[in-house]
Amino acid sequence: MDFKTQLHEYAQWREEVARIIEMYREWIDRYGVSNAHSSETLLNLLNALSRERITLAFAAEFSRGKTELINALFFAEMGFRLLPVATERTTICPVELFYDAATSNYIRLLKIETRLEDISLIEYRENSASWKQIELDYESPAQLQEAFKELFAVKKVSREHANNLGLWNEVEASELGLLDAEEIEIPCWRYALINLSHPLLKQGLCILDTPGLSVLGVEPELTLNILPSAEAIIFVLAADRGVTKSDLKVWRNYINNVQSLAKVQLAVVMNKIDILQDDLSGTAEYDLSITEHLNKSAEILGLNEQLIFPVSARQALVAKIKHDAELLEKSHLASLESCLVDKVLLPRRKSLQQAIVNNFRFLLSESLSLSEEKYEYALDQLVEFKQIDYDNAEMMDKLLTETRQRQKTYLLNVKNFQASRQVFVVQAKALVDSLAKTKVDTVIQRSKDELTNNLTTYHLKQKIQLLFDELRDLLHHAVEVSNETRDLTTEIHKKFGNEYGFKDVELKTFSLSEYQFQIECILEEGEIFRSSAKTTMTEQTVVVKKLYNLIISSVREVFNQAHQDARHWRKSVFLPLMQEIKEHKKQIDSRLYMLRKISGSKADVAENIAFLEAKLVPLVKQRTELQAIISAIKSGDYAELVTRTD
Ligand SMILES: Nc1nc2c(ncn2[C@@H]2O[C@H](COP(=O)(O)OP(=O)(O)OP(=O)(O)O)[C@@H](O)[C@H]2O)c(=O)[nH]1
Ligand SMILES: [Mg+2]
Repeated sequence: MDFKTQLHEYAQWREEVARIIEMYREWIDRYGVSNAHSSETLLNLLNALSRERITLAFAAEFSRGKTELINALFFAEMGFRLLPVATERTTICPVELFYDAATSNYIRLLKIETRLEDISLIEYRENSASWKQIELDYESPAQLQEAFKELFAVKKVSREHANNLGLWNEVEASELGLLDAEEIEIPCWRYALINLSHPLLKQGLCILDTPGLSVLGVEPELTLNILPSAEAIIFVLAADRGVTKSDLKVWRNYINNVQSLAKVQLAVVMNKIDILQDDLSGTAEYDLSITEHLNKSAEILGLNEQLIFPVSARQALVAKIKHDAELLEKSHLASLESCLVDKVLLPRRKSLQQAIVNNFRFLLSESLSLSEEKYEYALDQLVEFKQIDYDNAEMMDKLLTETRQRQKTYLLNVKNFQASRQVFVVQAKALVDSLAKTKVDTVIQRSKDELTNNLTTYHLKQKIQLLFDELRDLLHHAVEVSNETRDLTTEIHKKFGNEYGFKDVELKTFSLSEYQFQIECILEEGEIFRSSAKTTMTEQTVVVKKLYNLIISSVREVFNQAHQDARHWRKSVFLPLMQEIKEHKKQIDSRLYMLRKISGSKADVAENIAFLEAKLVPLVKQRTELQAIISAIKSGDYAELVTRTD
């Protein structure tokens, strides 16, 4: 199946699952069994489904044909070249294409001068007022093409201004013979966001088109945050150039490392293969020439040649627009598309499916066991009350004494449970505190205080190293506290679960491993950037300072998320157990109440039995409705979930 069809199916699957989750949400509201935890989990699941985005980032040196490849892969069906590729000018700022239903179609452009501010790109994204906005008319190709020209805008500024922006590099200027230039041409825009109501974007595709090395090297946030958070990076080479020194630099410094660290998928493309075709030679020579180029490039990059996809973006675009099947085949685009399906789309779908299934299964099995238990208890009670010999006073006494004893034991257990919970509360507070904002901020502030304006790049880098070490220590401590908390929670859960005989209540433990992984990635990527060629060779304090601020804001964000999750977990971890305990109490109380009533007046027997019978009706309905929800998700995708809840 091709990329478009697979993406469409994935979007449909998400809609269907969201519909079933909504059904369950109504069910728990109707029967009053929702709690803060389940409501929040369901909301998170629905958000994860509706906000799902698959980001493909295209990165390479300039003029390798990234933009043309994007046109050919995703936008050819529009019948024209959507994104401009220019022979003279190149894409000079990163461009992100996506769909946001909340607003009309637009291009938003962020001024290059924002590099001077201490605000991250992520923060700028949240604030639409900082961007220049151009409205787009999706129905008008001419208007779209005209508006997109703005992405190329450049301006001349003084060397000093360029230097302040971190866009003046003496080594590069000397290579280009521009050392004496008074004025420097710089891009007007730092970043562009394009909201477009294109069908593929509507289904969750998001595309990042990046400019070459000159931008990758000076925008740490792009290489450290934005590229690693994509699902896949498509690295593009051009057949007419092979792997040049600067291609290799991009590959080593910004692609290969990021990709292996952040588990981003990677596709390497050798574009422009059409250039290798000689009018006088035949197909066999053409194929041989492609193979030779592939082998050579693979050897330089240290890759298996099977992993490089030879394509002609230009041929593919023309072929798709003109519906020329033969030319499309010649462009070899299909194998790149199936690689994107197999390596990106399907695994992504599987992992979201897994996450949704795990969480949803937890809630469903909790509801199912609670409603089964209520039903079975009501049924047992009915059978028992029907069989009681109400004339046998001795038997009635025995039953009453036994139930009172159960009530006493229950109260004692509750007391013990409350005492254990107090111990838990203290431990959980230690966990939440170990991740608190003030802890992270203290480390950061100390590090910031040591930064003075006249530090050299070398010293700045040393300070960053020190900050990394301290942040690692902080996390290490939090992990220790989290392990202690997990052991305590497991023990309490086991003890009371066994005591009450609640075998089906699952325990959700809290783990910092995901956050630990994220922080390690940030620090390791920062480390690579810190020691990368461009930042060591030149006195790039602007860039290094940006890197420093970026690491601070990324690490802060991860700690903040971990802190929030720990707080949420602290509140919710014992909720299922407490709900079962409450239910247990209700059952004992109602049994005692009825026994008392019956032993006082035999006339109440029939009335009580009728009452118990009536109580069964809504319980049966409740159970049947829940089972209908479970059946609704009885599809191949949910096999795992169904076996666990049936
Ligand atoms: N012959 C040939 N030329 C191509 C192909 N793909 C792109 N080009 C040309 O290569 C030039 C650069 O293409 P772009 O798509 O702008 O390249 P890019 O990698 O986006 O370049 P930057 O935006 O500057 O980083 C343009 O003149 C394209 O027409 C191809 O498959 N074959
Ligand atoms: Mg481009």
